[in-house]
Amino acid sequence: MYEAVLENTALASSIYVNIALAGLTIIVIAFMSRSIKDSRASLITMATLMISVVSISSYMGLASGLTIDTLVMPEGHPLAGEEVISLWGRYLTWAFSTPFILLALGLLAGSTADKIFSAIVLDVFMCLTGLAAALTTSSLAMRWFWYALSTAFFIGVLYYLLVEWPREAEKKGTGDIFNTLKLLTVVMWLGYPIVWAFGNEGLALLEVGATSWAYSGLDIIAKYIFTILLVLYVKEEPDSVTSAPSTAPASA
Ligand code: RET
Repeated sequence: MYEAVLENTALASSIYVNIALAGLTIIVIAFMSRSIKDSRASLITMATLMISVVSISSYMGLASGLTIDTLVMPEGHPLAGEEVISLWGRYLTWAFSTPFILLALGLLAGSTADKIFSAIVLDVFMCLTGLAAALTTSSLAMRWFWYALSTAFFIGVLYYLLVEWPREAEKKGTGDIFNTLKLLTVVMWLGYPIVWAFGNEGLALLEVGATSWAYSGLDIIAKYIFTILLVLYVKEEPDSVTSAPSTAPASA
């Protein structure tokens, strides 16, 4: 599979560019965040750093061929009976990277542990059912049922992003930055199911290189641009993101 990637320039570049950008983002964040003292501000920064840590590992899995396979598509699929290259490692590793995006956003909004937990569980199942959709070869209907289930979980995630957290962010005083990142996240995340549907694993209107570049392009904005914007805000350690001041009673 390693050779199959290198032979396809579009596919190879969509992977290697992301390895470089994830590495660069890790270095930039480590540099930008070196003066952060507050532990809550630091936690948000670490969560964003982890997004790129997962990403570089994910793209290494694809580059080395470890998380890529050829699958024979079931009857009814536009490429039925043909071997289709599946970069299934993407869907698997989203289950590790996207929770950090939601953790950072939930903390930024000042949300509660129960809500952040629920959003992350829904998100992990969105990714795992998306992986199941990609790997199912027994029946075309089953592939799309998995897709529908994944979309249902996605709607749950959107509820937190669009309804619960903006309200909380407003109260917390992070409304402006939260709304910018929310918009970026919601618009980019909506792109992923669209790419899946039109890509080589869905309706096959895009070939494998174009599908991979579409995901890689979304990743660049949803992960690296997102991260830099968030860290630029958090590194100034505004009161809205730092730990609550200690309320220890004065000694009697
Ligand atoms: C799939 C296909 C099934 C239906 C839905 C999907 C949604 C995927 C999303 C992925 C976001 C990924 C990110 C990765 C960054 O590392 C699995 C494509 C709804 C929203 C942001």
